[in-house]
Amino acid sequence: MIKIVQGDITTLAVDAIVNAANQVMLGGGGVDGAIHRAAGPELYEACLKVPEVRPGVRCPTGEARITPGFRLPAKFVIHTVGPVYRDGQHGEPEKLAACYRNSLALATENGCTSIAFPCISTGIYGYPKEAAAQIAVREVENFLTQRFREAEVAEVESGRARSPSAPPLEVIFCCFSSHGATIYEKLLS
Ligand code: AR6
Repeated sequence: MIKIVQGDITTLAVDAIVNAANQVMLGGGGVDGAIHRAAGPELYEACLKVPEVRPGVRCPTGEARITPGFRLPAKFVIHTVGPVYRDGQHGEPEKLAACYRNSLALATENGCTSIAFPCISTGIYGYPKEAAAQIAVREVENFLTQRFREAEVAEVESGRARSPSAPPLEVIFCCFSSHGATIYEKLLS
């Protein structure tokens, strides 16, 4: 199931909210700053413990890492790093798509049944909102379709009504602005 919510992602009582982080993963501006403020200093401490894959990089662009949500209503924060937009010809669409795929995979691996995404890369990183939303919707729809098919196969194979390994997943696109929400409404209508 896909929903659009306009507002502040830090207020959502979902299993996981996604953070549009940077590679160092120790906070920043935009939604990252808002999430760190709302989660409290424990989130910074948890991020510090995420191992660096190389100096100054805890989460390479396109990948995702998970921490608890601490003082947030959300159980988990999934930190992902979107691409900095140049001209769309430097692998930005593929990297942005990977953010959505890897965040969704991490959420389901951790038993989440609801996840909320901000509009990754469309603030400080400058990705055009419409193009980014198209990628977000495509990746989420593909993921949910794939998951549904896998559940159907498991159902047939096990003879049960629903595979316990694949509970339904609710995906929320959380748009800070009404303009952002309108873009998603058009794409999903
Ligand atoms: N809830 C939901 N969406 C929000 C919120 C909020 N509280 N605050 C901002 N947005 P940005 P990026 C929207 O800049 O472009 C940080 O410094 C915002 O309107 O947060 O991926 C990181 O540390 C926009 O649509 O993330 C990185 O260095 C969207 O969230 C860098 O910025 C993303 O904007 C990442 O840049």
